[in-house]
Amino acid sequence: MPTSSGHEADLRNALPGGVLALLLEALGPTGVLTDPADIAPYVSDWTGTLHGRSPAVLRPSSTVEVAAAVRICAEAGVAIVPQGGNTGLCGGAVPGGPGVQVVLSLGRMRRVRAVDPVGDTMTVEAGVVLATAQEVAASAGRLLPLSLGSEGSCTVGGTIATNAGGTAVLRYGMMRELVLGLEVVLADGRVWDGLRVVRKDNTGYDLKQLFIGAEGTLGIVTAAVLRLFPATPQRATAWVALPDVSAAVALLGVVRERAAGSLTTYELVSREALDMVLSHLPGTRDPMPGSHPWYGLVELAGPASAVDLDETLEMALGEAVDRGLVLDAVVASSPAQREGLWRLREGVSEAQRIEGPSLKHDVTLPIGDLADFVADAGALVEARLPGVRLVTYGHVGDGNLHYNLSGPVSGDPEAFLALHHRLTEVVYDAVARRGGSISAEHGVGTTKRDAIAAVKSEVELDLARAVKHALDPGGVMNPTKVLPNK
Ligand code: FAD
Ligand code: 2HG
Ligand code: ZN
Repeated sequence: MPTSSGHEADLRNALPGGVLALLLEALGPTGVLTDPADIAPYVSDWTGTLHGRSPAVLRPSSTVEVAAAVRICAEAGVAIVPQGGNTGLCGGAVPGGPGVQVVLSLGRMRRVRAVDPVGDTMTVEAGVVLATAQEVAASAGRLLPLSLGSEGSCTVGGTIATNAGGTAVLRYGMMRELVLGLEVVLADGRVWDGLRVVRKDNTGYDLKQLFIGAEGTLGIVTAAVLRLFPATPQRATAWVALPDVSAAVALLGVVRERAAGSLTTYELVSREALDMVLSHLPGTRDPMPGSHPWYGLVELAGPASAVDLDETLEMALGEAVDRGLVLDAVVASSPAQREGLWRLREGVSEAQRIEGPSLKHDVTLPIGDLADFVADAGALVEARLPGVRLVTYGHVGDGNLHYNLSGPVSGDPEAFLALHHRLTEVVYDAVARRGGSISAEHGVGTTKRDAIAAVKSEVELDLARAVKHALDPGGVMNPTKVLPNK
């Protein structure tokens, strides 16, 4: 399991004799990194707190090369950790464990194989950066709706492997709903060509679903067919001040009623989270004169020919102000202002990372329970650590909160992190009492692997282990991730 103690190489971590030569022969010199300085960026995570080690990083440039690398590693008993943009937040892409593990980066598999604006699909390789895929779709006049704060670095393969969510799930669903077909290199090196482009395909088990959200534990996604949608050049965006979470939930109802299908984003940001953004991210500014406990980012989007979306949004907000749900509101009047409002929401992760160590809780709850959860969990967490900072934000339209904690101002970061289990326990209990989930969109990786043992039944875990054994009997694919030990 990845540790926070560094990635020094030792004998346990060396490749078995002859394997390096075979890999070099299959992938060429640019396809294999062995210099520790070159390896370093691949063995630590985005938060900078998880570190692993690997004797080599493999960088195949084609599906054939991925398959060759997997065959060589599987035959030698070397485990493989697939990696895309390394922006995952659960340690899934960080190598670590009892045996030898190599990172296999999809970073050189960046080809867009096809775009079909009539069938509304695009076929892309796993290493294509999400923002690039969005741009390619846009240049064909279509929309690839998956949208995340990390989209400038995360890859299509990584978003499939984690079943990523983000800020447009409310309207378009998570990555699982956007995938029509997959190409996967299996644990024995065979290639499954499941690159179907059709929407209807009832020919037995829907095998692609196994690989979506599997975090690289069942196979390596090398390419995918993604669904596209009509472009939405018209956008109306508001930053609203809210008295409490109940008002945020009630406002969602009002906007849904008024805006119907054009509501695309509905995000929540607490004052604590906004303060971190304002103090750490240059160029950000509070768009409102007063201070408020909560804020919402609301966006409607539609075709150029749609009804005036600014007008629709203003009418909905007017009604919400009359009902006391909204204390103040700013509707973006230019693309630059819109971008500034988005930065206040999307910058929270980065700002909290700069602030110092944090405990992440990516939870989801029935929307009607959100306000009660926030009050209940807040009181319990504060009782365990007076002064703890509740950096709460997230995709409230999906019931998904990033209920992240930062230690007390000028407290000892180590003492805060030492309370990890005690603090997380009360949060997860409060989630379980309401029938929620302890991983809404980030996955399990290593950081939540043991926690899921407590929330999944033995029947469910047995089924999951049976799937793992059927697809990866040798335990080569990203071992020590996702599945808790028996
Ligand atoms: P990596 O981090 O490289 O890998 C993630 C997991 O997928 C690992 O287990 C890895 O082994 C596996 N994997 C990667 N590529 C493949 C492949 N081709 N085949 C098989 N397995 C593979 N997530 C959200 O859901 N919603 C958000 O709004 C969101 N916002 C974020 C904002 C920031 C600032 C950051 C840093 C992260 C955010 N994330 C979010 C988390 C992260 O970006 C996503 O989980 C993303 O999908 C990871 O993609 P990646 O290419 O970086 O994958
Ligand atoms: C977001 O919605 C991401 O900003 C990141 O999912 C959340 O850093 C986090 O905890
Ligand atoms: Zn998120």
